[in-house]
Amino acid sequence: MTKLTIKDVLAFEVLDSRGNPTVAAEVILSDNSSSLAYVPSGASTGKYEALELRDQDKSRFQGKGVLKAVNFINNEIKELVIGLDPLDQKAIDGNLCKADGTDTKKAFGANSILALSIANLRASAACKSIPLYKHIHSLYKDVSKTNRTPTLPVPMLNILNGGAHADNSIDFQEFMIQPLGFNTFKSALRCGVEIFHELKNLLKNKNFNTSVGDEGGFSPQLKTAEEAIELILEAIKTSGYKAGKDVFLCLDPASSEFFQEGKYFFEGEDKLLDTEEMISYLKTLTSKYPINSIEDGLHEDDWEGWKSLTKSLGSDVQLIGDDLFATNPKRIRRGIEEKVANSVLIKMNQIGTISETMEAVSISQENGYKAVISHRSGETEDTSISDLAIGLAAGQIKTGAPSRTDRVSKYNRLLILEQKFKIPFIKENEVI
Ligand code: 2PG
Ligand code: MG
Repeated sequence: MTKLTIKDVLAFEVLDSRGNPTVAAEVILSDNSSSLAYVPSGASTGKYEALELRDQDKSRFQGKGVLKAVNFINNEIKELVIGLDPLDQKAIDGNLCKADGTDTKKAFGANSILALSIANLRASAACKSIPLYKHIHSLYKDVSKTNRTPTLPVPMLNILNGGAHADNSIDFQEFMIQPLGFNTFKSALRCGVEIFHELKNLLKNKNFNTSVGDEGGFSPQLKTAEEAIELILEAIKTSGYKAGKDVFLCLDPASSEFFQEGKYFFEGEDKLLDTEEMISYLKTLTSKYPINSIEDGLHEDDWEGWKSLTKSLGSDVQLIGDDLFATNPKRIRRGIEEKVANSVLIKMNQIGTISETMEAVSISQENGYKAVISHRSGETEDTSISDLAIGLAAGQIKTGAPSRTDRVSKYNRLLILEQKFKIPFIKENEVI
């Protein structure tokens, strides 16, 4: 039998859901199987994320072009990977990181490296004629000691957008619902979708606008986070579901975004809180409302604050580090050692390769931290994160509202995989 190798690599400058340029890459194997992957892009990017290489040429796309990243794939990266065994994902990712030679992937850019990494992963699944989630699972078995079998994740639907994702004055970035009281993914998603539609009716009846933000959730001009929460609770009730039983609320304040000179500045609400006050505010919210998860409740460098937040809320509430951990194995290890947070948000482009992403998830899961697979606010038609959530048995996925194809495509992929391959849904007691 002839040896399977990477035969060709192509890269393209395409667009993401915000109309900004992003990178797509195609990997073609010697057996002619091939696959395309698209890279997403964040708006509220953390300081510790791998570098997203943009051209900074103001004459194109306000400086956001990605031709440099595309050229790296079409030249240096292509040279590096042609002839390699595509099934050895670890070696391919390792070669790319080594050739880049920087901690933050600032030589080639994480957007070029990740495009190649996912395209190769997808091409490998194609050449094995298996769905992507199965291929991911087979690789993960060699990385993780947890021995999990593939499961469908519970969705976290961001139905009300604020912060950097919307043109309103709500300080918190994401108000999500998590339908936990269901036995299948499709019934959990249906619950989320019905509440989303009820929320639209409610906003209309109260004369708020029903335009949507970057992640497909509504972005009405509300004054406070509590006002947003109350509206969502009303929508849950009119949909016939029970908050705190069928469905819970999850928040992503993305608080690094409004941290100024050591304090949390709520511009929309006109208030300024220090770390202690912020912790007690989050505590008040969780005691008043059925909130079971808070992401980036504190700033990405506020390790001491995070420690006391975890001490006071960590046994009752899922505390997710997004900007805090940046999907970075080193930062996650530090979090585990210092008892900071209890969950990790997983975004492949924060770290830049699928192999490092798997390492981040395995460290989290092996230490009892939940790993929540996540989209970025700038997305594409790429649905790899759906397969990732299943293959790593992560248990949770956050991928926006059930509106806009860049979000819905992920949910549709999950719906189809659930029904086609009869994959079990994560059990409620394993979620948080
Ligand atoms: C977040 C993400 C995704 P962004 O903060 O969790 O929701 O937003 O991609 O803009 O960083
Ligand atoms: Mg976040």
